[in-house]
Amino acid sequence: MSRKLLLENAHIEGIRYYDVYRKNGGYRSVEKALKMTPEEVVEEVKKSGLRGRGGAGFPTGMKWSFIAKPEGVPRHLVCNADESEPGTFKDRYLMEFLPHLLIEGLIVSSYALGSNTTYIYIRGEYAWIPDILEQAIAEAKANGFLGKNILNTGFDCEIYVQRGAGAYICGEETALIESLEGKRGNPRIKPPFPAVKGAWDRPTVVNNVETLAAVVPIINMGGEEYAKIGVGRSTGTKLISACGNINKPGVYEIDMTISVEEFIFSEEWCGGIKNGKRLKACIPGGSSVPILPANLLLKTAKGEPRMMNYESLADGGFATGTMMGSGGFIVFDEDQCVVKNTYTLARFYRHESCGQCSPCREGTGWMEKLLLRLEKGQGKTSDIDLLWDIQSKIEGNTICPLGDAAAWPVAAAIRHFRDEFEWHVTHAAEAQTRNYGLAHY
Ligand code: L3W
Repeated sequence: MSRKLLLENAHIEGIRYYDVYRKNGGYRSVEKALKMTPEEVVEEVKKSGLRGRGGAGFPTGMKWSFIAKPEGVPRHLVCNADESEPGTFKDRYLMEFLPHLLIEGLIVSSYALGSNTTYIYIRGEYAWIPDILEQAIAEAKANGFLGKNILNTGFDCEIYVQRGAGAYICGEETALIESLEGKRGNPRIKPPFPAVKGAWDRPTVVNNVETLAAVVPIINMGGEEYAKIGVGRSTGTKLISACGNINKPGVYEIDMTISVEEFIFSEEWCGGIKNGKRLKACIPGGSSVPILPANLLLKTAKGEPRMMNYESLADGGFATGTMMGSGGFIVFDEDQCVVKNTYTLARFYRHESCGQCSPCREGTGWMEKLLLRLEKGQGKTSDIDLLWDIQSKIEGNTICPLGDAAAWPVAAAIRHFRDEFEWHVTHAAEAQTRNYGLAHY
């Protein structure tokens, strides 16, 4: 059994409402944190080793300590609830079933950062969730945890919910800030980082929903205790949204000490591959991270069992960051066609590119066209090389990581499944009628 820190009470009936949440220990971390200094709260988060749960895995305590504090200038905390990464639906689960956990985390984090006006920027397609959050905010306010002079400490805090309008790019923190300000969500060049110049040019910290919810157990148990859970620099627990060809799709909380194999095949988690099929491949951290064939997925380059944590999911031909990503775990069985799936993703990134940078604007469209041609059995071998060339010229050449995110899945698909692309050229007639790919296990 993996330890649960966030979803521990998710099964309790009525936990969405203040009275039940409070009866089950809710808002203790606010009472505790507001007796500490803001610096002490930041220190606990630093000690916990918490890393950003949105995708980048950046140390949260470090990000918080970067916030500029110019005299007389308001600071803001913004909760990034624009969860749109294909395969990722863990924040939706948290907000829908445990809204008070997020609000509690936001109050503590706002206090630590000195944010009297805090925002939740939520994905437009999560149309039913703002009402849930707004009810939780109203309940917290009615019980003295939000508004003026919280718990008679002199700390004031308001939380506002801002709905997005259905653009994936608005999950990128600077695009989110632009959108929050009422403008088109075009990413800004960094630096300056939001911690120095963010919303309305004020110091701003943007953190993911799960990251901010994790502040609650960190304060309740202390940063050092939290850091004992997990392994190495992968401390605490992580939510994984598991989907694809598995028996038990859903949102799971893991403590980052279990292996990928255990996660896929154990009854406690994904329950194995659906319909008794074989595991072909997996995208372990949301569509922006590389697809891995079964052999590389289950074992690291050193031949050791691959574990569900940031470090163990950091090789496999992926130069930047970690494949833990946003925790969107997409499993493919033996019948899945990698070319077709890569095309689907390319279409998504082309649609979501903001169009600001030429390599992304032009490159995503070009990749989509080539992938469609190959998938339909109308491509040439040189198209595969062209595709490789295009993706390599997008990576690193755009303002924001959407370009990289569009390039990486294509690079990984060609790197690990080139024979499947070639099959679509050499077996053109079959590729036009067959809807699945070659076996890779
Ligand atoms: C101040 C410095 N702040 C870094 C801050 C920075 C940001 C955080 C991480 O992209 C990735 C992307 C997606 N002073 C700082 C500093 N910061 N240096 O630290 O920054 P960075 O640049 O490493 O990442 P990012 O731009 O935030 C996020 C990947 O996550 N991803 C995401 C998918 C989408 C979702 C979703 O829909 N929920 O998760 C999945 O892999 O591709 O690479 O706050 O300001 N010197």
